[in-house]
Amino acid sequence: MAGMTSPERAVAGRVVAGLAGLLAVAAALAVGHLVAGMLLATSASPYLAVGNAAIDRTPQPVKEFAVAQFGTSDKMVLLLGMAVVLALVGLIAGLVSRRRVLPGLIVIVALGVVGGLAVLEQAGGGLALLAPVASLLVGVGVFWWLHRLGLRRAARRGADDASASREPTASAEPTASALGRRGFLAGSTAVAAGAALSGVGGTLLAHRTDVAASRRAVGTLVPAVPAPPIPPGADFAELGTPTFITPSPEFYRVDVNLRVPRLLAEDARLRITGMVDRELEFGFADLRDRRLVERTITMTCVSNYVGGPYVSTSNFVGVPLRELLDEAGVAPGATQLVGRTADGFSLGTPLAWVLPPEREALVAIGMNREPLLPEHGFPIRVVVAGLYGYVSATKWLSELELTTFDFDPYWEQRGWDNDPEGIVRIKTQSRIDAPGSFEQVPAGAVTFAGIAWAQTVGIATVEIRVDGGAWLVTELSTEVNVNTWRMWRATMRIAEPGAHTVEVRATDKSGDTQTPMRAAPINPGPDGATGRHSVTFTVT
Ligand SMILES: Nc1nc2c(c(=O)[nH]1)N[C@H]1C(S)=C(S)[C@@H](COP(=O)(O)O)O[C@H]1N2
Ligand SMILES: [Mo]
Repeated sequence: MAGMTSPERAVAGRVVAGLAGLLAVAAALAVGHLVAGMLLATSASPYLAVGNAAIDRTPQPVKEFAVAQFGTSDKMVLLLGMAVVLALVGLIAGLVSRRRVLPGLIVIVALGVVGGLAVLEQAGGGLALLAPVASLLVGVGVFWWLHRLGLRRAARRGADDASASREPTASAEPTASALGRRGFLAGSTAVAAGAALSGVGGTLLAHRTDVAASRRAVGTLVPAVPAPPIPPGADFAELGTPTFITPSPEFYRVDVNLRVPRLLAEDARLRITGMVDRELEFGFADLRDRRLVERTITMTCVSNYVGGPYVSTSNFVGVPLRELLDEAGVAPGATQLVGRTADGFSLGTPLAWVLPPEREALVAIGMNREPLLPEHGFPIRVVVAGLYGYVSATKWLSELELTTFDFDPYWEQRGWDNDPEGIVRIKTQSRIDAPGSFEQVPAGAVTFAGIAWAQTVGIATVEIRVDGGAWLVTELSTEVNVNTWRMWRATMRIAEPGAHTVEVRATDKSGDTQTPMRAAPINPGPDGATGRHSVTFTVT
């Protein structure tokens, strides 16, 4: 039969070939996600594991950039970017396989191996490997199948064309090409639907642990030692500063987790290990049944740029860290306290910082008398007044290990210095909240307001100046304690219309005034940003 194209000789159309690759990749990822959901191990989902592996390898300046550009949506942006790249790889796998199945299969298998390696790294092997294995099998199987359907379709079309050119009147097999087309169409539709169901199913299954119910069961946390009530006049919220206590859902969030760990209070364990006289282990109930204290603390992220938003205040409820360390008995020679999570994150705190009696450090189980929000570490986290979060505030805490600075936690493994000398107290800083950038204000009395912080030392004065003029001492809000921010306000007469620039500087109670020298938060080590915040506004 001259002109008849056999399936082996056929060339699939570009659209069909590309679609086969794309759908195979989608089905593979979706089934991996489904199996991970069944196992309740999001880190086993090849898609998320690759994302997390990427985060772990992103150089710090790029992470800083991502946080600055996209804020808390940085994770969504990463996941979408990955989806685009994976779709392209799928298309390529299809397009290199328009004739033979092998080239595309090699691409699919390579992708599967990358996913498997990421899961091995992120979830540590074991049962979790079922997810990438299922993913790989489905990817290969679907690609093979759609590839065959695509070739058959092409072969039928070839046969039709051949017979059509010989017999323009009628075809002996009028339904052959329709069948071939329908075969691929039906097959690809089924795969797309299956992938969508698996993806959604995996997410639903992963969420079947009811964190909300666990938090409800914990209920209100009433401390035996409440924090003093926040006095009136502790903030100037009516002028544009934050409220003194940050509503928990508005508390800034910074972490390396693509998905918030969904832990339950009833399953939580906190172990105290390493260089101690006796290792200890607590359940959530053991902690909550202790004498709970409440401390008002302002937390700050080292990545906060001058004028930035990564600073918030809460009434944290928990057990004093020192109390637990004393019970365990810190062995001589221990210098570093490493906080760990069940999924492998770690950070290190200098013991020399947390041990002195005047230091406030909590193993916290609540904020504002409610259980921690999941994104802020439910069920158990650490909060240390005066230290940046990355060296103190482990969320989703499962272990506190006493060790030395020979051990490098997460960030230090990625090049940050954890020399105990290098770890700095949160830098004294101030911010202008009103007027806003490029805000228009009427000429006359202009009101300025903002915040300042110098945790563990306290704010002594905040000054502002307009257009480089004389510094003006502002009025401070009522001090709550030295571990929290303090608001400032001032009024100045400005008659001249046009653009004006206001600058702010704080002096802490140790007598140090903020340096005007501008430094980025990570420079190249994580030292915290320096320099004065300034805002340009317009008088009309
Ligand atoms: N498990 C875990 N804990 C973590 C982090 C993290 O990535 N993982 N990030 C730290 C950093 S850099 C900061 S600034 C604080 C932020 O805590 P928050 O999100 O509750 O504001 O958490 C710290 N604790
Ligand atoms: Mo941070």
